[in-house]
Amino acid sequence: MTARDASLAPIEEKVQRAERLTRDDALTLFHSADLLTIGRLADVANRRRNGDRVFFAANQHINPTNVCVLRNTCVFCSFARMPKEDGAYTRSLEDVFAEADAAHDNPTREFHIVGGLHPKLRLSYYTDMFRGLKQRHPGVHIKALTAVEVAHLARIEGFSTREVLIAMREAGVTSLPGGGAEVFSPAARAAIADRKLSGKEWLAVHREAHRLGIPSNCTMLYGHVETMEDRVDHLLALRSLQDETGGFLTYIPLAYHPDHNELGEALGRTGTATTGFDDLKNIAVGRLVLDNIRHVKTHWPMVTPFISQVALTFGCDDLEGTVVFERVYHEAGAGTPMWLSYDQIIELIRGAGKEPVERDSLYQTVRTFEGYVPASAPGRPQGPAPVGQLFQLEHRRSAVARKRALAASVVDGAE
Ligand code: V47
Repeated sequence: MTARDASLAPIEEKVQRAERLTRDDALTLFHSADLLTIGRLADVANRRRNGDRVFFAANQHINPTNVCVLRNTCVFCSFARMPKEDGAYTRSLEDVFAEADAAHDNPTREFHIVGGLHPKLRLSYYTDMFRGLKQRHPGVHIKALTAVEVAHLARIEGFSTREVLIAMREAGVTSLPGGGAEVFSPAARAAIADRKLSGKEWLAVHREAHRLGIPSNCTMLYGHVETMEDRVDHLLALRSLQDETGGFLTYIPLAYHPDHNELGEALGRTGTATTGFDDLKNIAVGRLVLDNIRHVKTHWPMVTPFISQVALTFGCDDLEGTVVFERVYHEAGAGTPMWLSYDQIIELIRGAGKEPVERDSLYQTVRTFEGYVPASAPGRPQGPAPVGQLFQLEHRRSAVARKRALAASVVDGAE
């Protein structure tokens, strides 16, 4: 088959020879509109590593606090709150344990635990949480705390990031999630995540984790102010750390959602997320450039289960998981379900002609599904959300509405 975009022909030859792509190749891919060729090449690269297998986890997201010292400078985030802002919450350990127990009907194998940079929560809050969860759910892997949270805890405690990582590992953490990477470009980072850990520092925490035998995931947030060069340089930085350590398990491109955050308002993009075209291209180019990272994961809460299913033939071999109960993107306007059932995930994977494999956080096979008949086969991938106080979302007010409320309170105060 020949590429419709002739500039992709030399890249196709390299992919067939399993040769490493250059920075220029990656730029050509991002600038090309020949999505089918890019997807086909990524599919070749993926099949070489993973065959027809598509991994997923029976996982549960737990977000212990949304209070974050970066609330006013990470302008793309809709999740964070100031300590006294409407909707701010910090869970007690009992609440976290109750939330973990609330999903006891699911065969959970992984807790994915991330939250805000709380100014007062100490390292012991987290290590007690990990120990308590391990005690209550011994078979569940704990994937917890982004590099940004690790560095924040180190600052609060006066420890090195290495010491924090060792404490986490001793408390039962198996791997680090890939969040907080955003995009490493200093200019883009200054625009969307000023005062956050720099790209170099994010990479340094992951290097440290890998050296301690803690594997991790990596991400890139796309679809905001970043340039194509920024995307490529981000991927190359991940590739180069992986050459050094081999500690990344999977790469997850994250699609920016503009609702209920200052960046979306400034860009005039409220209600408009990324396009399906760009979502598939980011999966495929990620697969092609990151030749040394075994897995590429699609995060269905961000791009919809429908795009995620298509992504399985665009170089992607991991459909994330049941996720119960996603907050970060739903705060930012994601219209996807809050979770999918185990059987819905299996149906999505089989529907793409692939073989589902349940994995743990480290990609060890938990279960395969030859001859498995799902309990139900719903037409639409939508599950009922868990109910109860712990599973409520209260969106932030828009920046404009907040300014109006502030002005009104100033006027009220003057009267
Ligand atoms: O770092 C925040 C992103 C990330 C928005 O490791 C937003 O398996 C879009 O990293 N629109 C945290 N994205 C989540 C994350 C993740 C997700 C799934 C799996 C794994 C894994 C990691 O969420 C943040 C940021 O990049 N984010 N706000 C927003 N408005």
